[in-house]
Amino acid sequence: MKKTLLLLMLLHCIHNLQAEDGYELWLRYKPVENKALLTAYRQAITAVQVSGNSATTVVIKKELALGLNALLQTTIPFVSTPTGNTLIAERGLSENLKDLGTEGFIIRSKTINGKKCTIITANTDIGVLYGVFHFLRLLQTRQSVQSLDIVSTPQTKLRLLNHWDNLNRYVERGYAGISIWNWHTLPDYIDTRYIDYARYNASVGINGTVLNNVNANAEILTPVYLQKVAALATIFRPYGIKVYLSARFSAPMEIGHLKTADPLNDTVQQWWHAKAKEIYALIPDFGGFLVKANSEGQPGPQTYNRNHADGANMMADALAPYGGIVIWRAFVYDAKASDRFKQAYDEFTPLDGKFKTNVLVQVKNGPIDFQPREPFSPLLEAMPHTPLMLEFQLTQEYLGQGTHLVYEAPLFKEILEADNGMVENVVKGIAAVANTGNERNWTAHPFGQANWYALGRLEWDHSLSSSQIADEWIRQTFSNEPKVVNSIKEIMLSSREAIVNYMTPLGLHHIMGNGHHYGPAPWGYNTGRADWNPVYYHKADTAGIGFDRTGLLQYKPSVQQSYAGNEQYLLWFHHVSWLHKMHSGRNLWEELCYKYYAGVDTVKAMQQKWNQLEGSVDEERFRQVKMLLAIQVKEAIWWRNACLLYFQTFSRQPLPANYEQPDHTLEYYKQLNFPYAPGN
Ligand code: GCW
Repeated sequence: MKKTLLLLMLLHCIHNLQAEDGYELWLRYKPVENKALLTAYRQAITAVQVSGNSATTVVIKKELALGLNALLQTTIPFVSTPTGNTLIAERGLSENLKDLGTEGFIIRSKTINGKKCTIITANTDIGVLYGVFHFLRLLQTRQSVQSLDIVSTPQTKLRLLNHWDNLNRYVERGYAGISIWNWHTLPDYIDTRYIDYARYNASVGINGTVLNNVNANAEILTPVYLQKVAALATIFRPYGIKVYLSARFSAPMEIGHLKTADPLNDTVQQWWHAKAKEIYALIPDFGGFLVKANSEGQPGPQTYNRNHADGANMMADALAPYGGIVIWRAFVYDAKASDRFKQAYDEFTPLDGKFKTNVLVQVKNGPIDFQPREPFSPLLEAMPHTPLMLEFQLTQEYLGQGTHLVYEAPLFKEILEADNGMVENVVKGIAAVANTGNERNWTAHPFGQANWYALGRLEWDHSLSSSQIADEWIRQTFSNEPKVVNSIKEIMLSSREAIVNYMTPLGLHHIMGNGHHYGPAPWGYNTGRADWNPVYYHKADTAGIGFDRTGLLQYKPSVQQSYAGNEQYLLWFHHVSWLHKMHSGRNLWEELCYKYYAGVDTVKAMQQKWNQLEGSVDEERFRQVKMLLAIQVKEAIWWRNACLLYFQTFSRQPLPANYEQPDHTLEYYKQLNFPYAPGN
């Protein structure tokens, strides 16, 4: 008797923790384990009525059937008129819909004809879809659905992913395999991944995707490729996702065979008008163009002595008749600039107010380039007459790439909340460089998924905390067990500060290996261009370390002051003596050592916490994360030792004796070489 019982229990455990490959991301819809809660859910949801028959309605029905049946382990019938306790997804109720716009939704518990119902309603089918995903999230995170009164509208209108995917499927700065877009087999072969991609994005409210790399190939605008793009647009449309393309400024020359791409040239203008007409004939709801111009070798209007506004406005005119937009990137810098920090500001602020109304200027979150910590880009507050998009990077080019666990929500929040929320208030849209690839679990590192999730949730609602978002994501992705939720949350919430500390503490920046940006190389000085060399950014010498930007007047005085007094940004703005007294009482050198060691210690603590979860999360993902954390610990130590040994040649002070001493020499670290590091 005892034996049988034991066997049954074992079977039960195995069943719950089946190996998972991570493909389903946060839409796993695992059966509700708690009997009382399951009963409550089953009593609350006995039938579903969905009105309408649009393509989005079909999607809504599919998702509800998939989610509810799996979560509640029973078949919930769809009915044509409300009966019993019914979940209704329908429009046109006399609810207060007027403030919801085209994407907001209401979820409300109501009693209709004596029957308890949950109404999910909106002005559009897409709004209902968002409401349905929200409702399923409540079930997935095991919250009560008895008396709901939720009104939700997105805070940001444009909520985009930017893919840096090339037409040959190589992903620039991609660490999760090759591109998910198989251009060769499109438009005839529709990979189910395309549909799932749309589902996952819609489930967190993402409503647009730029399919190709900003270092763009003009071919994407040829008729053959536009057919392929149209096929993807057709798949994404029912999910409320618009397709955008990165457009190469010189496309009129490359595929149009014109002699110039000068934005003020009539023939060039006509070419873009004709191109827009051709695109909209195929894709009536095409979102628009994203353009990287006159940056890192890309062509642009300056080639013809025109400015960014001339270029952007010319393209915007072509798209305007169809409601399309131009998103013009402000990521510009060149070898001549005295400080890369300043260049975007200097080039763009004189153009404020000069852009057409359907142009948005897209600004990276920081003035340099997606570093572990940057002050917000001063341009974000310096363009009051220009709609702005904010650009983040999900793919972890400078954050440990494919192998480090770094939860980015705290980074996103730090920028959004900067200057008392001024930054979040000025942006009309948020985009992020995608971290997806054809790896089975989409992002290679299982925790890369959390950054994709967090982006969508924060684009919709900036007020969500990093902790709330992590909580939701863990419950849907791993488990609702409090022990598991809490441990993973602790790991996630400590991870961002950890990487700042073991890579670039106290305001250091851009000291990664050249080109691939993998690993530490603070000694790098020979790329032939000052601003591509780490030594340009840290400026260490025997007197001290840091980039003196004290005369920088790009921020308003209050912001300037708050950065000046914040040690987290010390070396961003000041060249400081090694003996400078820090708030902790330590001198700068000691503080630097302290931070680098603290970073490694945090990663070791993350590793320990994870190892304790063995048996509480499925074996497959447990092992993946375990191996990745081991790499992260190793690389954090590498970063710490290499940086401290190098900076020590200037500080000429010892590493505090109570710290674990480096096991290699500086020479050893300097000769490490990674010609095939990925993503470059
Ligand atoms: O961060 C840098 C990357 C480049 C990228 C560029 C950009 C697409 O190293 O790979 O190019 O930024 O944002 O345009």
